[in-house]
Amino acid sequence: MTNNQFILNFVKKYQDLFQPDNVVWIDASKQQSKELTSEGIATGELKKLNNKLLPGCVYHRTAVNDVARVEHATYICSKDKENAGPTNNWMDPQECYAKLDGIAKGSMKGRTMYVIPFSMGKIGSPFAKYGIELTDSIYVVLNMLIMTRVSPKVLDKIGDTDNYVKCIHAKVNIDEKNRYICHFPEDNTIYSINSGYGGNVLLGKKCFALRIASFQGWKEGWMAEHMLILGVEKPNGEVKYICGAFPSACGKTNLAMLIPPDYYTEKGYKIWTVGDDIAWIRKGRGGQLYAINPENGFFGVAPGTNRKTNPNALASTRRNTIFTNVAYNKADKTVWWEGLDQPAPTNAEDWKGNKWTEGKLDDNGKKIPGANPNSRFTAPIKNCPCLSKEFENPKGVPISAIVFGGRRAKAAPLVYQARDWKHGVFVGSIMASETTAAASGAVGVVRHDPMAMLPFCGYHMGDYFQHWLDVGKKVKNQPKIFNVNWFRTDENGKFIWPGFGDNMRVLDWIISRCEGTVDAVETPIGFLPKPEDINLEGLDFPMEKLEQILDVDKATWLNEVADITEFYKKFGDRLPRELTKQLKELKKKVKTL
Ligand code: SAT
Ligand code: MN
Repeated sequence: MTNNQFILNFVKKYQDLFQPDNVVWIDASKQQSKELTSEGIATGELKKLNNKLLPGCVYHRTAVNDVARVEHATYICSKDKENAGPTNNWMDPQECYAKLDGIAKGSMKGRTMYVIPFSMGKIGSPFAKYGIELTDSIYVVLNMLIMTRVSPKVLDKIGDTDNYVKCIHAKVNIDEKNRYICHFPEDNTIYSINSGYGGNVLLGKKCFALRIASFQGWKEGWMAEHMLILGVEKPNGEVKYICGAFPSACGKTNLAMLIPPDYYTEKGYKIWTVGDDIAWIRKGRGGQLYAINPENGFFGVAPGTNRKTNPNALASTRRNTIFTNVAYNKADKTVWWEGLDQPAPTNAEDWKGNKWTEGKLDDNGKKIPGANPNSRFTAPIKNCPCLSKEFENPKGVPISAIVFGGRRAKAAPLVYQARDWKHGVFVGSIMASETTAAASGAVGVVRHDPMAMLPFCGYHMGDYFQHWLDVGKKVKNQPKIFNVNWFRTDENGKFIWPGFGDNMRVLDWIISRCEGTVDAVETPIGFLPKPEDINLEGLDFPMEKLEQILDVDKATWLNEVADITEFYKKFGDRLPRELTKQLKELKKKVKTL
C-alpha cells in the first residue's frame, strides 16, 4: 500500500518483534470489514446482533479485569522527567521501550497483525493529523473504522515523510500486572500492551487526540482539549458554537445531543452536535478560535442512555454499532443496560457472560448489574440525527463560549462566568470532580481535574496552563469562559437541578452573556446569573431551589481556596504567576463575603 520507507521500517520492526503469522493492511473496504467481522464472530470475539432490530451491530465483551482506562499504568515518557510534570506517571523512554518490547516479544505468534492508516480530522484539512496503528485485535480494527477516518489516502497524505503518529498495540495476554499505556511525545509514538479496552487501545482517541496532540498543540500553537462541541441554533437561524470540558462519564455526550424543552423547541431553538469528547482548537479568521472534532464516531457510556435522557445517542446506536460490556438478551439477540427505558430481559447474560436476571444478588447481597457501569457503544457519527452540517467543515466552527464543568455535590454553583480569559484559565485550572467508572479505581472521590485534562495532558500541566494563557493572548475575540455544575445534591443526596434537556436554560443564559443582552451579579468567584434570568418557563422548579444552587457560600469557598492552594503547590515554579495572582485575588474576595 505504500513505498514510504519510514512506514515500512516501522511495520517491519514490530513484525520482527511480535512475530505475527500474518500482516494485513486495512484498506477500509466494505469487503474487508465484512470478512473481519465474520472472523470475529467465528472466533467468538464478537456476537452478531439481531439484523432486523440492530442491523450491522455486534456485541463484544472485554476481559473482566479490563473494563476502563488505567491511569496508574499510563505513562508520559518524555526524555526529561520534569517535562511529564507532577500529574503524570513517567518512565525513561529507552527503559520503557525495552520493558514493553520484552513483555510483548513474540506475543503475536499464531495471530495476525493489522496495520491501520487513519486520520484524526477530515483528511487534508488544516487540522488533520495522521497515524498508523498496529494491533492484533479485530475488535480494535472495527472500532477504529468507526471512530477515526481509516483510509489508504492517509498514506498518500503522509507521502514520503516520517510525519505520523506511530501507534503500537499488542493484546499479549491481557495481564493486568503487565498492562502499560505509554506515550512518547518527542517520538510521536504510543505503545499499549496487555489491554483490549477502548480508551487503552483505540489509540486515536485519548492517547493520540489528547495526550500526543496536546503536546503537538503546545509546540505548534494550538490546543487539544477534552471537550464536546455543540451548536445552538436560535430562532433567527443563527448558530452559536460552544465547547464544553467535562471529565469522563459526566454527561458530555448528553449535553452535546441535548433536546431543548418544548418551550424552546416551539420558539425554534435547536442543538446541533459537532463532537462529544474531543476538540482541537486553533486561531482562525476574524481573530477567533475555531474547533473541530477530530473523531468520526461516539464511544459513549451506555448505562443511563434512553429515549428520554438522550434519544439522539440511542438513535445513533441502532445500526452499525459495536456494543461492549452491556447485557446480552439471548431471546432476540439484542442488548440492554441499566437505565434503558425498557424492561430487563428475562433470558439474558450479564456483561461477564453469566446467566442473569434483574435483581440477581451477589454473595454479599448486592445487586449484580447486567451491564458494566462503564459499558460502551461505538457508533458512527453519521448516525446521529442532530449531527451539525459543519461537522466536516475543514476549517472548524467559530467558538463563542467555553464551558468547564465537573460533578460536584456541593461548592460550584449551577453556572458562573469568568471575568475575562485569564480568570477563565484560572476557573478551568481549579476544576474538581467526583471520579467515575470511566477509569479504574474508587468512584465518587472529589479530585482536581483541571480543564478535565488531568488524565490526558501529555506534558507538564504548569506549561499547559501557560499555553492556555498564551493562546488567549493571540486572539482578539476570545470565547467567554463559564463554569457549570449540573450535579448539586440536596440533603438526601438527590440531584437538585433536573439536568439533561433543561440544561438548555443555562446554555440560553450563556449565549445571552456572550451577546451582552443580559446582565449578571458580580461575586468573588465571577459573574452569576440573577435567578430571574434563568428561564424556568414550562418547568416545575421553585425559585428557592434555583437560588440555593446559585449560592456562593463563604465557608465552602474558603475551603476551596485552601484546597487549590495545596493543589497548586504541585506545580512548583512552572505554575504561571498569573494563576498565583488569581488565587490570591479569589482568597481576598471570598473573605469579604
Ligand atoms: O475509555 S475512554 O477513555 O475512551 C472514554 C473516557 O474515559 O472518556
Ligand atoms: Mn472522554
